[in-house]
Amino acid sequence: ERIKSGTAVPVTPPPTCPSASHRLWPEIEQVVHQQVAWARLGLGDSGTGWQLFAEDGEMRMYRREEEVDGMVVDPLKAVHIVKGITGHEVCHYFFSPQYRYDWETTLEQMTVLETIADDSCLFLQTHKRIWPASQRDVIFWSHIRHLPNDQDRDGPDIWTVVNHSTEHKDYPANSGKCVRIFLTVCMLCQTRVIPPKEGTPITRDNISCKITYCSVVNPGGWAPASVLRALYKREYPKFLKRFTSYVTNQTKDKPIMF
Ligand code: 6CM
Repeated sequence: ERIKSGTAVPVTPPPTCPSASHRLWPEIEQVVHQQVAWARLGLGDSGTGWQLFAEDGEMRMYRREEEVDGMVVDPLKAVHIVKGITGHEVCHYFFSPQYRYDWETTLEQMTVLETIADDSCLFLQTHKRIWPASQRDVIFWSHIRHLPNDQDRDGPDIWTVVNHSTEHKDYPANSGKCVRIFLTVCMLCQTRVIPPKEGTPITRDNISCKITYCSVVNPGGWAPASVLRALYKREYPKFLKRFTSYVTNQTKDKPIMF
């Protein structure tokens, strides 16, 4: 029915995102913007300052050696190209709690403290103890987002998941056997489609996903630098290879989720 001129209509616009009224929302917005911009920068044209520490097929991992108060907080940037999967699929499996035990090998226990909205959750995780350091735990919000490409017609859409440490009054840091770690992680994905022959449908042979994974982890308490760097050198490549193979396996017989 047409609205007669002069009739009062509600002027409050619908929320732009289901999480928008949550107390963490301003921080989620700000950190997601910052992390997406940082991940999209790649390594810069010259890759200056980034040290390649692992390489396997299309996967390359770089770090910068940085310490804060004597603790290793080396920023990490990894790039990988995986055929046959989409960015939406990668982000779906990285974000969703129900798959986490399948691929996260350092995990001891995961609890969803709060479902903020379909696209945002609050997690408490304890990770396996690594000798000789104390066991670690972490509380972080996790947010999945689709960034449609409305500027460049030929450029790919972006899917991203950002994880960022936060606090929770019921779980104060360093109150039990665990030392609290602090992290910021961004998984950013761009899907490329090689157009199939005219009239034929797009199959998994026509798609590939460029993944940029960035992370900064503060171990939160004493951990010997050499042990930590050796751990990262071993665990990050293992994680990215295992996780992407997991996504490939999970999706191979399913319809493509663009
Ligand atoms: O990003 C990854 N995983 C996400 C989902 O679990 C999330 C959580 C990351 C927690 C990473 C903790 C790594 C363990 C660090 C232990 C440090 C202290 C030990 C001291 C030893 C001397 O973002 C994948 C993370 C892959 C990490 C290898």
